[in-house]
Amino acid sequence: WASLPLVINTWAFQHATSTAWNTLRSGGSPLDAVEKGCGQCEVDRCDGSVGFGGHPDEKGETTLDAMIMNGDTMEVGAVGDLHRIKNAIGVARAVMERTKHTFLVGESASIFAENMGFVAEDLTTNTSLDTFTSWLNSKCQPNFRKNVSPDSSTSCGPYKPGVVLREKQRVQHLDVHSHDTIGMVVINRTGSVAAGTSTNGANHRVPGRVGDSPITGAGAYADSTVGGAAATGDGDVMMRFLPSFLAVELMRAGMDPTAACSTAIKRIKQHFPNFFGAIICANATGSYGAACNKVPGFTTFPFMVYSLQSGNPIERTVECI
Ligand code: SD4
Repeated sequence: WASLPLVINTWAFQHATSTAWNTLRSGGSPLDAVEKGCGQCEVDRCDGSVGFGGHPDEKGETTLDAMIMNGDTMEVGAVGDLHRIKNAIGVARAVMERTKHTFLVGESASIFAENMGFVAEDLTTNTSLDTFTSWLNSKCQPNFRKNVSPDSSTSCGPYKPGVVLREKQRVQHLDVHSHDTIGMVVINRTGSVAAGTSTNGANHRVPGRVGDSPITGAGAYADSTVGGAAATGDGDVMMRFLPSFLAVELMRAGMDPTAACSTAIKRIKQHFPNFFGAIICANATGSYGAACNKVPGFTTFPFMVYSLQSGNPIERTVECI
């Protein structure tokens, strides 16, 4: 299983894998490969979970989260709650390379992107509009009409001052079938590691919500002296445990990638047994692994691998624990 170079990404997003691989082959760096690979998913709108036109917030707008990390220099660029710009990971890279900062969010991030030459466009599509209106009609609206306090499982504004949700109600369980962020780790022939993510986040989130994907160590982490990791799933829960950072640190301590991934998942599971999530891990010598938390409807997790050994993109699956 150990072979370099290596591209590994969450879910069966094969086009993204091939794009990253081809970027490396044509002389690109791991950082280029991660940017182009995740960027491919933004164009393809992988599973509707990446890029424009998916997962509208409570106001019906699609916003994007992305990050990219250079494991040689430990530099990171990230954007959260990005409006109007389709190429979120491109903007993340611009934050890393053209500013002294790491993480820009919201309207100001969008203005930064526009100033950097990224095209401002409407991220709404007929699909995201339909998703939004049917949610509004079926879930949100009846609550308003009956004037029920936010007591049901739907989170649906307006949020009232003084109304504190019970602990159980504060757990947002993402739909396991419609939620597939791309997270990618790329390692070149000489062991340089880069990692990144791109997503349109959770369906019907409160506007302003930023998930785990753009957070360093949560969505992804890379350190060329060790390896890299990237996570996908219930971001509101997962970001509290920095699973990607944890997995890399476990590999640093000598754990193999599969065990590191499983340990990172188990850590979250101890506190949130029903969380939906998965992680991919690779060490700088090209060994890799993955793990996921078993919940109804999610018992196996597919991920993509492309190495010299495989010769083409291969879909692998891991049994959830
Ligand atoms: C989020 N973690 O915004 C992302 C979504 C995701 O598979 O990964 N879905 O919570």
